[in-house]
Parts: sequence; structure tokens; C-alpha cells
Amino acid sequence: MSESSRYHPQAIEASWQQQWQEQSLHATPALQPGDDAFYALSMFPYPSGNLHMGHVRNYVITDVVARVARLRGKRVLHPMGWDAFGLPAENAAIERGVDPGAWTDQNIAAMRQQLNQLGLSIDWDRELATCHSDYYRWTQWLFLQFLEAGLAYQKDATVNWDPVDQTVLANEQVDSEGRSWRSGALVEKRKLRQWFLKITAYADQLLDDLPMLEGWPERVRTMQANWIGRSTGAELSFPVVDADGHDTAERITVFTTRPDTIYGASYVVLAPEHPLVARLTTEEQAIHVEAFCDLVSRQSEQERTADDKPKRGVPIGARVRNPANGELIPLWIADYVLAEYGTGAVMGVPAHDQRDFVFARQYELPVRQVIIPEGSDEHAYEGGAWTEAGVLIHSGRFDGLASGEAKAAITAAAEAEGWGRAKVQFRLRDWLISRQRYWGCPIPVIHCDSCGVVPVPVEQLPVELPRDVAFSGKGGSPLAQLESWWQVACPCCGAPARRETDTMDTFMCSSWYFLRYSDSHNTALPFSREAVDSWLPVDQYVGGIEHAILHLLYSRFFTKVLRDRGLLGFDEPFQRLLTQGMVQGITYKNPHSGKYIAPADVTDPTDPRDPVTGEVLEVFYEKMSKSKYNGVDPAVVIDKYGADTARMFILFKAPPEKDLEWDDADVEGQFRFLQRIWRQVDGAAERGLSLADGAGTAAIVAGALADGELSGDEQELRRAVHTAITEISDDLDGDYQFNTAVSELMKLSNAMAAHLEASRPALACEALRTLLILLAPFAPHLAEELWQKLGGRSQAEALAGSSVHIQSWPSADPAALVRSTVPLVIQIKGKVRGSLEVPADADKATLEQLALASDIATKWLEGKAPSRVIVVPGKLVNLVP
Ligand code: ANZ
Ligand code: ZN
Repeated sequence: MSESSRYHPQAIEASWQQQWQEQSLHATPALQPGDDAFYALSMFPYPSGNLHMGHVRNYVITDVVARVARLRGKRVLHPMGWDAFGLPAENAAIERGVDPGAWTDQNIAAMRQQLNQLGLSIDWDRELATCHSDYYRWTQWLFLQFLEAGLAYQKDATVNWDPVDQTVLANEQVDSEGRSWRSGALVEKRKLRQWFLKITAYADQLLDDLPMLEGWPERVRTMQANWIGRSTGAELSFPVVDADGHDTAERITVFTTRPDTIYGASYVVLAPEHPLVARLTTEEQAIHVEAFCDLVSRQSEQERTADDKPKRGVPIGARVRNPANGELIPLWIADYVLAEYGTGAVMGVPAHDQRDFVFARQYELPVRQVIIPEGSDEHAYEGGAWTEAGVLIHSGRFDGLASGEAKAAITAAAEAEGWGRAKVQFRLRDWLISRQRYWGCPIPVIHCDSCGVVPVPVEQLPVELPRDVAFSGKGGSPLAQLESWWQVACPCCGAPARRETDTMDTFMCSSWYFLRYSDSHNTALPFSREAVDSWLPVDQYVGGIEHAILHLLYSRFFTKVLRDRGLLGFDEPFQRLLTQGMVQGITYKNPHSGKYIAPADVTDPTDPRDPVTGEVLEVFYEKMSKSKYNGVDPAVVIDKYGADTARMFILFKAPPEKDLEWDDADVEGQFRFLQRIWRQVDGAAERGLSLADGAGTAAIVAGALADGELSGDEQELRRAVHTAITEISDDLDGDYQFNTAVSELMKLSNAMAAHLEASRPALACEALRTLLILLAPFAPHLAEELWQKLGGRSQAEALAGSSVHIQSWPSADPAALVRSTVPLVIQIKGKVRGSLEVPADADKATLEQLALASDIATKWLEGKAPSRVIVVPGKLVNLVP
């Protein structure tokens, strides 16, 4: 084989990338009314400077989606950008004295180049970086929209303070042990004035619209629903009584989802942080209460509420009156009641709530059953709380009601008698968006002693980050230390005022970037209504499950607020969501020392041992990470095999939403498959086949099919081609089963190996052409190179109008899928002697005639008529002499 006919990805990939770029092949088309628009979007990366396999998988999946949509005639928007604010740049500034902006831009340049090596069909003209002022001026503009709508406000809040990073953390950034997700430091509680967005005002909509998102994984919708956590119930008030049992002016209001159980309340319990605790604690209990509060303040929320942790508490000495039955019951504080949820107070109903049950057993509080299962006795709760619905007992005038009805009846009574009201409670809190850090989007307000909070006038945006900043890493935000920056005149009254020095949570920047892509060069607005409405909602969003809650929830919130401000005209930003699985690497671990060993240090993979101690190692697959030495560098794979092989492997190895185990042998396998395709197509081109031969395919096929002139090989080949079209089209519809699509390509290639050479040029050409178009989304460089070869063009010749990537997705010919002939086995006296191709629809008589007329019959019956003929249609004819 000549050297020129070998597959060398390194020789073709970079030059095709360059040519596509020069031809603007991936430019976003202008949309005309009635165009079929398709918006394919990957979650944009943080520019760490290094592309890892998780990124590669994410972007390759989206790229195939975008390429398939283009081939199917859609007008495609496939952009990319950078989630570029955040702590790493600032930490680099503190540790190494580099400028965060310059550091980030370098990383962006490096990653853009790595992305380009993958052959992604991205429209780089729409690239954005959230840290550039031409982007963040609009983040600030949008913040002012929230402020104007009354959806941004300041309040004092007990916040999580990371003493190492010197910043406030959101609850989600604190792990189950109360440590910072980033620095690992034990998080402290501090009271600080913070900015919030009122996402709770949209809690109902964010929940109620979830069923609309049919193209989202069920799991993600459930996670969002749980995060929002809507509970329907009531607030009920228990008057505090004095030592004589008379009502005082003080009352404790509890939130309950089970007002039907109020007759079973045997105590009321407050969160230790509840504001009434200090006032209501009696002298005798004071030291116990103080000690207990101190203990609880050192526990994390997770520790306090975990099901398997013991529930602890102390009585504070006071008593309250049950407003339903007048009973006097004790007031406690306990760790399992949280100050932040509901009213921070709970009525304890041990018979019907498991936590209360455990608590009551521990402190010998009464357990009184007030709900019984229909038709059962009163002791159903023994061993645990009865939490199901049932019928009320020991509940005075409500006895005999079903618990569902009783909820309504008791709430109505409470409302009528002034001791309660219906209440819907959400777990969702308002979104704390302020950060005391430099490398973020400045919050565009000014604080004036006489005017209060004054928005920075729109024409003064952006509020730019100053560059002359000292990064000591100590004492909070560098902006707060830069007097020259924060000292300004009040835009209202001109008096000396103070610029806000907090910056925004980076989730603010990522809550609207997908809108900006629709109109990324707009200098008058973040986006025009026309552009955003014509491209959005995003048709397919692809990203990691780690963003299942916050990023997606915040983006949905932004969308709804901007819709209500008249800035856009749709309810949900992302029509379909694909959460791709992890990329896992082979991992070696010494089970005794717990140390991870790099695969390169394992000399014999069939008997993996610790290179130092000789101990036998554990071997398993786990998400690739630096600390486990199990990562595979995309650049190394591309250098060795090319981007097309990397893409094919990633797509073939597992369905996109499942975890993928990186396996070198399988990568090698994909490389060999591409090599084989190269040989098949290149071989055909050398035999003189050209795309031009395909021109008459339709005519030939139509004529030939009519009078049955396609040879067996030609029929087989056509069937394989049209089966591949049918199956791959199916695999790419909606669910994106790329792995089975690649298997279908393999089957087609096998059929070509068997039948291509024996088929006439028009049919061979149809097969080659189809193979390359179907392959193009997966292995874009190889498909282009071979397409041009078959087209008789060299790489240097103009690509315009001829690229494989601007062809049309083929449609299957149903006639080709039908077998017109089938094999018929001929037996002589029950022994198989050969077979015949016969028309698939031949009847018994015809089959008998064909069998008798065959060479096999002539040879074995020696001209005599058989004594008996047995015909099994579709299978065999047995001739008995
Ligand atoms: C009495 C009761 C009786 C309750 C019963 C449940 C079962 P969700 O569904 O999560 O909203 N609760 C209320 N505020 C609380 C707080 N700040 N900390 C801890 N627990 C709190 O749960 C609502 C239920 O959780 C409420 O209904 C209350 O206990 C408890 F048979 O009230 B229930
Ligand atoms: Zn003022």
C-alpha cells in the first residue's frame, strides 16, 4: 500500500480546522422568519487553563448535536464562552502576584486552542467572557433591573464565613462537616450586611413549571423540586402561660404540615437561636439552656438534622397552652429544630412524627396517639410514629374526621378563633449574591448617607474593576481597601458617598450568558428582544449533573424575571437538558497505606503492585482527578490518535448520560475502525470511483428495482446503507444514542467490505456518500478529507460549497429495506445439498418448480422425477428420489 493511502490524522486535522475557520463554516446564520432555528449549548467552562476529559466529553456531545442539526437543514447557533470570574484567579494574584485579568486571559487563550483541536463546530465570533467589561456591564445592568423590580435587597444575615479565603460562602458551598468546599477550613458564623435576590418570590412558578420540562432528566426535575421544597400547612399559635397557668401576651407560632395532629402535641420546641429563648428561659434553667445553645452553635445543619443522629434538647422552664384543647405543655429547645425554616418553632407530636417520637422517648415526654389507621386500634404507633393518614381520635369536636379533612377543618377553626392560619412554606431561601472579593462583577450601587442606596446611572456602566489593587489575601476585599475607588460623589445629591465594594456571586454571571449569545455584539442592550426570542429557548443544553440545582434554578429564575420585565418572551430557558456522565480513569490504590499510584508506575497491569512496597494494589474506575493520578490528558490522546479517534471513542464507549470508563484498548479499536474506513474509501477512490458517479443512482436504482436487475451484492449493499440511515436517524432523534449510532456505522462498513467491490459504481457511490455524511458529525476531519478525495478535490482547492458538513442528511428508501430474494435450502432425502436465491414472495408451487429446475436437482436426481416433494416456504425444499 502506498504511503499516501495511510490514515494520518495529524496530517489532516489542523489544516481542515483552519479551512473551516477561513470559510466561516460554523458562522451562525442570520435568521429569516420561518427558519428552523436550533440552539445547541454546552455549559461554559471556568478557564482554569487546562482542558480535561470531562470538558472534552461535554463539548464533543454538543458538537455532534449541532452538526447533526445542521445536516438536517436547521439554522444552528453553537457558541462558546468563559465563566471567567471566581476565586482561582484571585488566589493566583495573592500567591504569585499575577494580575487576575491577565492570568484569566492567558488561560482562555490556551483553552480555546485546545478546544479547537477537537474539531468543534463553534461560532467563535460570539465568544464571551464574563470577566470582560463588555459583558459584565450588562450583568450590572440586569442587576439594576432586579433592584428596580424590588427583587434585589440588602439585609443583615448570619452568613458562613470562610476564615481562610476571607469570604462569605453560600450554604451549598459548605460541606456536610461544616467545611468550605474550596479551602476546607471550618466555616464560622458571622452577621454581615448582604445583598440578596428575591428568588422566593418566584418559588411557586419555579416549581409549577417543572412538569413543562419534558426534555429534562426526571432526576434533575426532582432535585429542583426538592430544593424548592414547597410544604402546605398552617401556622398555629400557642400562648405562653405564667406560673399560674394564665395566658401572657407572648405566643409561640409554629409551622406545621400536620394541623390535624394538634391534639397530640405534648410539647412545643424552639430552635436554640429563636429570639424568644432568652426572654422565656426561667432562672433555674438558664445555665442548662446556655450550655446547650453553645453546644449546638458548633454543629452543622446536617449534623443537627440527620436522621441517624440522636435528638437533644433541654426544657427552658416556660409552658404554653395548646390552643385546641387548652392543655398546658412544656416549652423546650432542641437541636433538630432549625431557626431558618418556618417559624423556627415546632409543635412536638411524638405519636405522628418520627423525630418527635425519638425525642419524646429520650426525655420521657408523653406520646398520645390522635390518628388511627382506618379500622385499627390505638397502638399502631408502637415502635415508631404513625405518619400515614387515618382517622382522628382524642381530638374533641374533630373526632372521626379523616386526617385530610381534619387539616382543613382545624385550620379553618384556628382562623375563625384567631390562633392560626393556612400557610405555604418553602425550603428555598433568597439568594445571597454578595461576595467580599475582588475578582467578580462589582455591584453597581452607591451608598449615600442622605439618599440611601443609589443605583449607578445606566450611562455610567460598566462600573469597572480597578487594576491598581493590592492583593494581600488578608482582611476581606481588596476593593474595600482602595479608597480612591470607592470614594465617589452621590449621583443624586453630589455629597461624598461610598461605592459598594462587594462583588457578585459568579452564579449571577452564568445565569444569563445563554441569552447574550443570541446577540453578543449588542452595545445598546444585553440582547435585543428579537434576537433572544428567535434563538431561545435553547434546544439542547449539555452539561454536568453538578449544576442540576443551582445554575439551572438561577437561570430559570432570571428568565422568568426578565420575561416579566418584558425583555424576553418565553418561560423557560432550556428546552432539553442532557447531563453527561463522568469520565472515569483506571485507578490504582494501595489498600493498606491508602495511597494512590499512577498507572505509569505500575509495571505489570495483570499483577498490579505498589512500586515501593510490593503490596498488591486495588484496581477500579473512578472519576478522573489529579489527586488520584488517574487522569488522561486530552492533548496526549489527540497527539497520538487524532481528535476524530478521541471523539469516536467517547461517543462509542457509553451512552452520553452514563459514566464512561477510559480504556486505551478501546481507543485503539476506534483508531483501527477509522483506519479501515480510510482504506475502504481511499481504495474506492483509487479504483476510480468518484462522487460524480452517484448522480445517476436514483435513476438506476428505480429502473433496476422495477425489473429486478440489482445483483445480490447490490441489494445487500443498499439494504445496509438504508438500514444505517434508518437506525442512525433514530438513534439521533431526541435521545442521542451515539454509542449505537457508531455501532451502526461499523455494520455499514462491514457490509461495504463484503459487497462494495462487486457493486456497480452508482451503487458503490451511494454507499460511500452515505457513509461519509453519517460519519461526518462523529469524525468531522476524516469525513471531510475522504469526501474531498472522492470529489476529486485536493485540500488546497476551494472548500466553499463542497464541504461534507453542508450536505443534507440522507433519507432512507423503504424499498431498499425489503429483501426481494431470500435463500432457499435444497435437501435431497433430508440432506442439505445447496441453496438457491428465490423471490421472497414466491408461493409453494413456484418454489417446487424452482427447486426441480435447479442444478442441484439435476445433479442428485439424475433426471428422474422425485417420488415425494416437501416444501417449507421461506426455508427449504426436500426432494425425495
Ligand atoms: C407537627 C407535626 C406533626 C409535624 C406530625 C409533622 C408531623 P416539611 O415537610 O419539611 O415542611 N418543622 C417545622 N419547622 C421546623 C424547623 N424549623 N425545624 C425542624 N422541623 C420543623 O416539614 C414540616 C414539619 O417539620 C412541620 O410539621 C414540623 O413538624 C417540622 F405528625 O408539625 B410538623
Ligand atoms: Zn445622596
